[in-house]
Amino acid sequence: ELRYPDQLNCGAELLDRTVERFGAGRTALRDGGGQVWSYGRLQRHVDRIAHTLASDLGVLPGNRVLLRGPTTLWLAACWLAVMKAGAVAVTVLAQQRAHELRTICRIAEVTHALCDVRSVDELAKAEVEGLAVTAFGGEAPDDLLRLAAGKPECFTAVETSADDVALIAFTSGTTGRPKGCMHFHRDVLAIADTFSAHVLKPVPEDVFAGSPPLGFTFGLGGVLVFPLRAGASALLLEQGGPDRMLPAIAEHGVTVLFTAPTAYRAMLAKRAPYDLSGLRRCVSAGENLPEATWRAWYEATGLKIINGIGATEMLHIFVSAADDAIRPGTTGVPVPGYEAAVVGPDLTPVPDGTPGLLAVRGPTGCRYLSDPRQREYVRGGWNITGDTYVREPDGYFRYVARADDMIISAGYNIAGPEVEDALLRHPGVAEAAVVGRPDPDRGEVVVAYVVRAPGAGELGAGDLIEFVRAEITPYKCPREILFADALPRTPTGKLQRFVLREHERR
Ligand code: 3SK
Repeated sequence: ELRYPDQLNCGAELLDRTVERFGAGRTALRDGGGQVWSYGRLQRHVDRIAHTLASDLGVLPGNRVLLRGPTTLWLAACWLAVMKAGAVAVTVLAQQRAHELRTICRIAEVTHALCDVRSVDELAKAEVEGLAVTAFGGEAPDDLLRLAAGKPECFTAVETSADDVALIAFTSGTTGRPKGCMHFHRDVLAIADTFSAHVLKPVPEDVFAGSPPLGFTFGLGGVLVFPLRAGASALLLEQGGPDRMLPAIAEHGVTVLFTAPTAYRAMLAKRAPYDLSGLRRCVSAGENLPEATWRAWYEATGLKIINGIGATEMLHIFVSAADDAIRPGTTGVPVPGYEAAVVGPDLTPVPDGTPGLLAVRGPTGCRYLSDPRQREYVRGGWNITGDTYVREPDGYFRYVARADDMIISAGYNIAGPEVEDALLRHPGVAEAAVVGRPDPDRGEVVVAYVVRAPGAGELGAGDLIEFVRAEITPYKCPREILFADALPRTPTGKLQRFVLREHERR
């Protein structure tokens, strides 16, 4: 069981305690443009910003501060400064548009915003009444970094309690209606002391990098909280796509990589000239990892992807496995500190091998800010994530589908991801999404949307249907295959099957 003192500030723990343990001289953060900050330098920047928040900007402990911008060293410093100042970070994605930002500011009662100067216009368009916006990274005399430059380089962290809210992370899930998830100071440390400490097992020499941005808790954990907790370093990339990530791995000695299944597939297609031999950990989350992708990455690199399921509601990953404990095709087992079960609608566990709802509990959990959907997510002390899973007799958890992504055709339950996995085994398929189309005779029929891989030429629907028929039980095979240039995704890269379903219902 994790035990933290009643008085706890996660910013001070991640930064000041790490400096005490590992020294100030080690590299903490670097970017793709040649900036390298030691722990000491990061600490000075953070402390000066924290002083600026408290003095010039009038930020009080408990105030909600919106953080917006691409993933940069300065955004990371602002996040840590907000923590040390005892305020609450409200993290958003750089791509979020004015109307979404307005909704988020309203729900979270945001009073202040720290915004990369390049992302200010969209925030201004949101016209949030009473919001004090301070830009950083620009030339203006009142730019945050100019204000901070003259401040003392040491700031004593506000004495927050372990159960004070540190972070409000927004999720619109795959449906588009934003929910703010509150997480405490102790939760931020708990994700490092569970998933990272027990599954990743980082060492101070590790260099973390990844595609998920700091505005997504997958990225916040993977490229900031986990490396700092371990005294390691992180490469922060503004553009984390495969074209940037592949050369960066050798260039910056990346050892721990965080990205999503589609990015692993995209990297496979482009990896040829790059040296990936420095990697020792590859983490996949954000979406189900198809077994075909796991195997293709292993064959190409010799590295076993660490699959995991996380959620903004849970802050980070709670089922996973590494090294010899990996069973390809499964997500893994509960991360030490968490408990998981597969339950029926009455919340009692279903027999092993039977699909049901994934239920999880542990040191982190869902606390929606003023949202009645809390009652659906937390039931009987369990967090019900909305995923259908099967627990295998050996205790491994196998993903089936999002609960609302099951297709029911002529009385058969068909899991879209299983059909997608079969499609992805065809070398001509880069991405696949499978949904149900309403059908008067069968209830629904299976329809697949496919993005062809580069070089797949004229790969046709007939070829693919024949291929899938040989791979899985024929009743699961798509009736129709539609080719697309891209699939609809959330800004965090999750497939929006509901967009395709709605398209099919029209
Ligand atoms: O949303 C997710 O899928 C996720 C995965 C890993 C860690 C954190 C999150 C939010």
